[in-house]
Amino acid sequence: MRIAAVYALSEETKFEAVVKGSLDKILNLMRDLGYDGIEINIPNPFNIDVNQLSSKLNEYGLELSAISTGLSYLSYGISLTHSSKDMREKAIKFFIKYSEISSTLSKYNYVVIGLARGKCEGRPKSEALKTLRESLEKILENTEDYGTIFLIEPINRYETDIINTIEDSIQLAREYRRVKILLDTYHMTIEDVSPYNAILKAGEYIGYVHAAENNRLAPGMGMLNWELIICRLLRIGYQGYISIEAIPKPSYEEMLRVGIKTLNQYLKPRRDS
Ligand SMILES: [Mn+2]
Repeated sequence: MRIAAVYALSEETKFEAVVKGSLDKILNLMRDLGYDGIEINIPNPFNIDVNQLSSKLNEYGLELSAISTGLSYLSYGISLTHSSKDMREKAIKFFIKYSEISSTLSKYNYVVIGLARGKCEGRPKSEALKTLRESLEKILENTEDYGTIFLIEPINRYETDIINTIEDSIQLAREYRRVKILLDTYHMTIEDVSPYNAILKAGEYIGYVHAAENNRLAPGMGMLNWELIICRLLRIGYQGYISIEAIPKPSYEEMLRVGIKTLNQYLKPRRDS
């Protein structure tokens, strides 16, 4: 397994569980701390300099582990289940563009569907899910050449009312070849009976992991048992990224330092052998 952390490209983000600040400074620190990759949350895929980003990643020797997209929802209201058809079409265009960027910048080629999946907005859940599937199918049809894997992330009930539990997400991953599950340990502590057992349940469908404590601080600053989490991931044969998506307290430097130290405590003996 490899370790990354989530970085928000926008300075004025409303999302708190993310590292902000100068990209050079962050890449430099992450490289020094031993991170393998960085996950970048891009608010607007039409608004970034792909070449510049690519040369920065090369300069610091960090991989792009995934592109996350939640800031498109928070900044532009991008939602794949939006009740307005125009807005849904806009959201689909965003995701096709994310996929294009991901296929050029990342050998893993993962794009996260987090908050941008949207909400029920008063509709029955089945209807909203049907709309989500329709949007997803359009995205998949139009990104066949890019080959991107879309990561559907179960998110806790306080942030959305569609796809909260691991079980909700398994159905989609079963159905679509290029859809996998993103397990987020923080959301799991709220939604799943046991976050540890949920890992076994999601098993082969897991494509990516977000790591944060029950309080959304860095691994090591809360109540989760990271040894058990890593044991469970190893047991199902997971070999992908664990990406730290935590509130940068007491500072982002400390969050990044404690987070990787905690994970390495259980990963490193295995990585070195
Ligand atoms: Mn997450």
